[in-house]
This record gives sequence, C-alpha cells and structure tokens, in this order.
Amino acid sequence: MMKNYKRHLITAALPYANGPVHIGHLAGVYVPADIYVRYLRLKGEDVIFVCGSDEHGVPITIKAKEEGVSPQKIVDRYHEIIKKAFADFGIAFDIYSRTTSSIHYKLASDFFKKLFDKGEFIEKTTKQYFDIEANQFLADRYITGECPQCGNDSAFGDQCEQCGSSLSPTDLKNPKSAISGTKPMMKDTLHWFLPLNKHEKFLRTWLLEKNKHWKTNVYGQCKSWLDAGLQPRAVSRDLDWGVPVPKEIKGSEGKVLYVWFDAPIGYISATKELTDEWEKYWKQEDTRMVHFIGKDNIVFHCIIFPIMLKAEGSYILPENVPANEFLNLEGDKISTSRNWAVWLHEYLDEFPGKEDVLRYVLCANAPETKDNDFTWKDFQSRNNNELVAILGNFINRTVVLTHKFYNGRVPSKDTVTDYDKKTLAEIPRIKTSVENSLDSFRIRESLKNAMDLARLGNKYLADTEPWNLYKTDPDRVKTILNISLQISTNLATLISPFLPKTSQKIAQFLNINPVTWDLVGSDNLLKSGHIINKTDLLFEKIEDDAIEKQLNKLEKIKKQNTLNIKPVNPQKELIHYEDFSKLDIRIGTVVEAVKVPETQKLMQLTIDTGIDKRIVVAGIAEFFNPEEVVGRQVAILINLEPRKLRGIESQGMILMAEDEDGSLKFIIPDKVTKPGSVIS
Ligand code: B3M
Ligand code: ZN
Repeated sequence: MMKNYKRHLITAALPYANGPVHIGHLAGVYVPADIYVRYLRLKGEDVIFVCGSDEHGVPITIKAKEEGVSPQKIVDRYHEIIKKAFADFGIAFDIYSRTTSSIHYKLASDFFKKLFDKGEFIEKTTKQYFDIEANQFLADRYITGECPQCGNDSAFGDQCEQCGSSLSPTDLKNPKSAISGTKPMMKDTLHWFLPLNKHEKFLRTWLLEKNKHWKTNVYGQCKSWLDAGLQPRAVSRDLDWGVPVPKEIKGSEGKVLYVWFDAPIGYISATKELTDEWEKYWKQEDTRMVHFIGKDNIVFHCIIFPIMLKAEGSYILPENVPANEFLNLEGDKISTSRNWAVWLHEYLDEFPGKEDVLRYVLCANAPETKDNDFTWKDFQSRNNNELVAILGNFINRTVVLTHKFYNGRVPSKDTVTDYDKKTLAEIPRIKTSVENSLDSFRIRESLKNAMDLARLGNKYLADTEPWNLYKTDPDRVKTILNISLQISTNLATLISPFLPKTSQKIAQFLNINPVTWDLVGSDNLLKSGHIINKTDLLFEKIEDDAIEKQLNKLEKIKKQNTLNIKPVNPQKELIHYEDFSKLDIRIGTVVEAVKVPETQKLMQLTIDTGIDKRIVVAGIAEFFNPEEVVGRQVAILINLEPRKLRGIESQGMILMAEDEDGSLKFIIPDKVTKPGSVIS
C-alpha cells in the first residue's frame, strides 16, 4: 500500500431505493467491496465500511406516482428490503444509512451552502419544459417523444430504451408530458451549476498523473471525459422530492439538490451517523478512501464528487475507485423493468442456506475487466465441481479420517518428509498470492488463489492416500492428517473474506476460532491432542432439476417480454374502511360533451348527478367522440376537491377502467339507474 495510511474508509455505491437488489449489484459492487473490507479487518487495519440507500431522484417519484403513494413510502419499503438482503448475504457494513436521514439533509444542505458562499457555482437561467396542466417543470424522465435516432415513439427525455442513445429532452420529436399527456412548453428556470471546466487543470494532474495505478477501465473513462472537454453541470432541480436548496439562497423556492449532488455526500453523512470521529476519516491525509462502484457511476465518483470535495476545501480525495463492469444474466442485460434478474430475496427463498454459494459464483464471475455472464449451468457446475468437489471434499475427508483413526484428536507430526515440507511451504506462498491480488483489486484472481490451498490439500490427500496407508504405516498417517488439519486451519481464515459463513463452519468443525491473518502460513496452528468436532457436509450438490426450474422461470419471463404482456399493476397498500367510505361515488348521466380546445385528451362533460348538473373535465378525448358520450351513464366521484384544468373548473371525476394498452372504458351499471344512486 503505497503510502503509510493509518486508516481506511471504504464506500460502496448507494443503491437507489426504488426496487430490490439483484445479483448484478452484488457481483459488481458489494461482494468485491465486502471481501476487500473483511481482508483489511482480518489484517487488523483500522477500517470503516459505509453504505446506505439513495432515496432521491426522479425514478422514485415516478414509482410513487404509479402506485399512488408518497415517495417516502416507496423508499421506506425498499430501504428495508435492500438492507435485509445485504445483511443476509453477509455484506458487513459498519453502517447502512439512508439519504432521507436528518443528518444527511443538514450536511448536504450545508455543503451546498458552503460552495455557494465560496462562489463555486454559476447561476444560470435556462429554458426547460413545463407542463401547464400539471403546473410543474418536467424532469427529463417525465418527457416522452419520438427518438431522433431510431424513431421509437416512446423514448424518454434522457434516453431511448430501444436504441440506447442518450438524449436530452429537446432532441425528442413531438414531446409529451408523461404526467398529463399534453405538449409541454418552454419556461425560464433558475439553477446553480458547478463549472467542472474550471477544475480541469487540477483533474488532469490528479487523475491522469497521480492515479496511473487505477484500473485501466476507470482510468480510460476518466481520460475520455477529460479529452471531450468538461462543461458546467446543473446541481439543482425543479422537483418537490429531494434535499431543498438552502432557503438563505435567493430563488431557492421549489428547488432541490440534484440527486447526484446529494448522494455521494451520503457517504459522509453515513460516516457522521456512525462515529463522532467522522472527520478523521474524511479530512486527514493519512486516511485512504476507496469507492467501490459500477462503471455507470465512474464520472460521478472520479470527476464530479472529487471536484465538490476539492471546492469545499476540507476533504480528502479517493485513493482508488475500482469500478467494475456489468454482469449479464444468461446472455442478456439485467433489466429491472423487464424483470430479467435474479433477485436476492427470491434466491434465498429458493436456495436457503446457500448464501456463500452465490457469493462464490458471483466473485468467480465478477465483471472486473469486461462485462460477464451469470448462467445457472455455471452456478451449478461451480458449486458441484469446485465448492463440493474441492473445498468441501478436502475438509470433509480430513475431519472424517481424524475421527475414524484418532477419535477426533489431532495426531502428532513426527515423520515430516521432503514432500510434506514442500507442501507446507506452499501455504505462505499461496497466502502471498492472495494478498497480491487483493491489494490490486483483482478479487476474482484472489478467490482462485485462495482455492489453490484447498486444491493443494486435496492433492496431498490423493498423493499420500492415508486411508490405504493406515494398515501398513499408521505412524506416517499421523503426520499426514496433522498436515491436512494444518492446511484446513489455514484455509478457514484464508477463505473467510470470500465465504464468511463457510469459514465459521470449518472453524466449528475444527473446534477453533479462526486465526488472524498474520498467522496464516504457519504449519503449526493446531496443537496435537486438540479435539475437533464432528462434521456435516460443508456444501451439497445442486441437482439438475433445481437448475431446470430456474431456467424455466427465465424462459417464461422471456416469453412475456416478447409478447409484451404487461404484468397487472400490483395491489396498493391496505386502507381502512373509513378511508373508503369517504369517497362519495354516484351514478350520473352525461347531458352534454365538448372537446376542450387545443388539447388532445380533454373533454368537458356536463353530468346530471341527481343532486345538480355539474362540469367535469375528463381525459377521454382520445378514445371517444363527444356524440357517443352524451346520454351515457357513468360512475362519478362527486366529492373530489374541484380542480382547474385548462382554466375550466372540474367538479368531480369520472371513473374509467384502463386496459393494458392504455385505452379507456366507462364503468356503467348493468341497467339504467337513477342519477344520484350511491355506489358503495
Ligand atoms: N444510486 C446509482 C446506482 O445505483 C446511484 C449510486 C449513488 S452512489 C453515491 O447506480
Ligand atoms: Zn432510439
């Protein structure tokens, strides 16, 4: 480790709390980070490992709208699910916090204010799409339209999901608001920008000269960003979900910090929540900070966040950012919206107790230098041919033979041969190779190296055949088993960063506490006479039918995706009867209908409600002509607060059923019913 660092601050990307986590998250970020942290801890280093949920941003507000609940409800739900999944897989954070914590709001807001006061921002008024009907500015994701590249007519204002081009809202032809469906207009809005270009000189020196030791994929991406030229970047948004722009700043009303401004500050807030000594970890040059992230987050962690930290003035910069590429599933990109993923909570239901198996397979396939593929067949074969056949087999034979020949008592090592010496000398060599790989973030390689110790043990048993030798040379067998037990003890510690539960199990079989890292390499960790425990199997074979089941499940999802069948909307949360009884829903009859001029969707209806004749504006004009609506009976919610749409006051809401293709149908009684009849 180049410099003399006194402590380590390890961060793992804060997952968005708008869905559960899947194998891609684990393989790309959390398993490698956890292995690395466990390794440092075993070596006795001072290290803290922080993470938490990223709870702001537009996708969360979209999800909340879809479900008809508040964004807070959404993040509360997923924060718990994500936190539990990490705990289940042994990701050993010192803290798993969240960016809606009050500590975070204060810290992020103060951070922004400090940059503002130091004159680090530029203030700019720009034009942005505004939805008149919904009376709000539209985030890029809230605008849909035709992709200029491929013609897809439901591209988003930030990206076309069909051809993958990244877009800005003004690129779209025929833009539409995703909220009201109307054509948005351009309106002036004031924002604060971080002038990345102002820091280019510092970045070139820091990134390109001082960080030559970074992974080539990371270094390369940074260089191409710099070569393309940096631009000022807006760090505020017109949204009502996020950390508010400090109110001391003029024009702050209705504005929040851009989610990528507040999220990395989440690392700092989490540390502050964890320990009063947080400043030591963030502000002293002898702290080594490392960010574990996925490749799509490189620019934020290597360019924008460092500029923020530098501009603030009192913080250190990361020593390394070992970003990984992506994990695919059975040859296709993992996708939440297409449900193409292995969700961690589902895996645990279907493979209970096999947390370490997944850790192993994901680490063995970690997408370190290029995108990589997870397949169920590979999962099965790594379990059966590596965990069962190599690691499990070695430990099992060693423990079983010790019981069989010596009643579980560690025999003495009296007849050490040259071959034994050669075998024992391999242990420290293997340890060094594991360390070298871990120190340079080659985590897959380090797992392979650690497994070499199990391979060594297996080969040693195969070469010496103690089960046969016992009849003719029992003294020699004592030494052989002693050596096998020493290898097992070393193995318990050496694999513990990768397979923490398995390490515990081996230690329990051997009736020991796993030794610390510095003792690994020794050939005398278990004293003769020590009594070991009985064993059960360390790993079990995974049969074909379990794998078939998973493949069938994916097959079904693929079919649904190609037929484009949208899953039915999930049930909303439970409500009390009192909530329902507040709704006053009646039968009404449409007596007049006209299209609202200059809109596509809106129709103005006059409804006989039995109580009165009132105006309701409904978004049905794309599906019905006014003539076919007049005379119809409808279900109408009459006690909805009146609302102005295009200047017309709408006094209620017509209830409609929406098909999966978005088309609308009236809800009507099966016989003509008197207007004013109550629906309950
Ligand atoms: N939530 C993006 C992501 O999950 C983002 C990471 C924030 S790290 C400060 O890919
Ligand atoms: Zn496109």
